[in-house]
Amino acid sequence: MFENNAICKLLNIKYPIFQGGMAWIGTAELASAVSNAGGLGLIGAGHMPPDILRKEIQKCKSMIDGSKPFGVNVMLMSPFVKEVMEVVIDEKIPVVTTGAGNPGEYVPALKEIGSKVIPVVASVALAKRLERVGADAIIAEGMESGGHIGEIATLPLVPQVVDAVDVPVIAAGGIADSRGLAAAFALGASAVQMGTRFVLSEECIAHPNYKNLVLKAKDRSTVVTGRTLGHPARVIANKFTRTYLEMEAAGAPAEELEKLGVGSLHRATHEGDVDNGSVMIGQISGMLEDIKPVKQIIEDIVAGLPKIVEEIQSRYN
Ligand code: TUI
Repeated sequence: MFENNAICKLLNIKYPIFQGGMAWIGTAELASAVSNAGGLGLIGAGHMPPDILRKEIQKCKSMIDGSKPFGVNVMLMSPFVKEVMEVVIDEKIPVVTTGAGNPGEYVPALKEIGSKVIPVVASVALAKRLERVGADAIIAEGMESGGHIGEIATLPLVPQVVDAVDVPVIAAGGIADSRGLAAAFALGASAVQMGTRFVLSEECIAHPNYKNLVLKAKDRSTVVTGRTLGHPARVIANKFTRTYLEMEAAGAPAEELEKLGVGSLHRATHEGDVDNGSVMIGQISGMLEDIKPVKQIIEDIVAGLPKIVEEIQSRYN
């Protein structure tokens, strides 16, 4: 299976499944589990200072079997982005994904050390621009995703990006089972990236309160904060978002909203304060009802694919 898949061939991985590079919870534990299971695990650099990232990378290397690849997701809004890129280059990270901005200026240096550069985009325009400067593949992420998002949903975004570029496309946003993988293939993507599904894994270090709230989530449990700041983020509606959204609607100044957001993700992921913190998660959380080992998550999705393809055929035969 997947012997001819463009992403499996490009990265030398068994399954065309990426783990989203989630800030604070995309740790060595999760990334190594995904890579060891045959997918592509990613350390989410988020706002990490460079020395902490280097330690996490070294830990991940020590937890990975043999020479399986893993990646680092560089969050381009980080105040440490330049130093983070230096660490990534120094550690010769085989796959670098980026988010929340345009990584164009960093592409040449990354390619020089042989890293595959795979930016996350939320628009066709940026996908085209990044293909021109040498991106090896493109992750097209719809606004169903958790955390920082664009404006277009996965279903319209992926085929438009597929049509616009010649490099392989990875679909992200709203994907968590075999149906999602089949749908991504139907749209022309070669692989999927999942964040929410891997939050509900045994290896994810998110606080139990965080996971329990995600388990309880329904289809309409998430809201989008930060639209007025120009960096919208999808999170579970709670006491924090009610205050935030009220202030946003009342026209609170950007600095005040920024201040409210500082530390809010860590408060939820690590302190377990899911009332006063940001519980970033995608809309597909409404469908998820179990915490499983990473290996089982990946193998169940792959094993379920033939039945979905049969069901698709039965609808037009
Ligand atoms: O980056 C993400 N998701 C994230 S990053 C993050 S860290 C954070 N923490 C606290 C507050 C805010 C963020 C949490 N979730 N996903 C990838 C992604 N990138 N989604 C959308 C984009 C994107 C948006 C606009 C990429 C490029 C872009 O273009 C801007 C430009 O310069 O053209």
